[in-house]
Amino acid sequence: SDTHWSYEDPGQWAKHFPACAGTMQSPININTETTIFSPQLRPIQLSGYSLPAGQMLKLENNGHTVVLKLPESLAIVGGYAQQYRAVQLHLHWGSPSKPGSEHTVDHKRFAGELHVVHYNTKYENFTAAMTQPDGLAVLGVFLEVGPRENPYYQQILEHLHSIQGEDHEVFVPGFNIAGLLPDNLHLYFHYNGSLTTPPCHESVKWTVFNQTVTLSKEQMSILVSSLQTDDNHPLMNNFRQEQSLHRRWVLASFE
Ligand code: SG7
Ligand code: ZN
Repeated sequence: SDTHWSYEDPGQWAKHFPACAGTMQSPININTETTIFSPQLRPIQLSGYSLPAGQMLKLENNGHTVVLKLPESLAIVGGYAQQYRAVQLHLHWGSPSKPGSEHTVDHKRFAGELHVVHYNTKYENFTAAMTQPDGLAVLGVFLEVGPRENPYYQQILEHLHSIQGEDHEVFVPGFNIAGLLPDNLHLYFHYNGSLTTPPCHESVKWTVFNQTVTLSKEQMSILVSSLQTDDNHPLMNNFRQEQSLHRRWVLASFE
């Protein structure tokens, strides 16, 4: 159908979603040799990210990823020129044998990538913001395998078995969402890009953190092996290939 798209044929995306063929697309490879140090990039500051367990959040398998809906009380209050309210977070991953981050650093692909999606408060809502050049801010975090279980990611991973099929959803208790992000929110890359899926609107001011977050080997395999797409195929390799930079530069908050 018109609005159906898959990671199997990214070459077809632009047929129905012309923005996918644009010149400010995401993700990109971040070449650390050519980033521009910008001392005016201040630390990312979050507000309201610690949620009480009594506040239930919707976790959904949308056939392309797992999405955790976030209350609009969460916001980015520092680092960006404007204020951005949270909408949702989701993950990208590979397969049991291959990494699946969307962004790469010097062509290194990480095991997975977390995206926390926000919209600019100067717009009425997410849908209105989604088509504006300064409409969205997405925070990107690289996931790697480490020696310990990550208790914050576990708050999501322990529910994946109950949303195996497309459009399945479950309500999960609130937790400290900031725990999903690196400790250090000072060190990051910044560039102007797009949604990494159709409709590929070029409306995202990207922040990709330099510090990674680790999950245990067992947790990573739960992420990679729990979900299915619409046709009951394993939901794996939900990342888009590197897009050309064209006339863009990537800024870095650090030297
Ligand atoms: C994932 O990535 C989902 C989409 C999201 C898309 O497929 O999180 O969101 C929902 C609610 O399905 O698309 C419009 C939108 O937010 C692209 O987001 S991303 O650029 O951060 N990867
Ligand atoms: Zn994403």
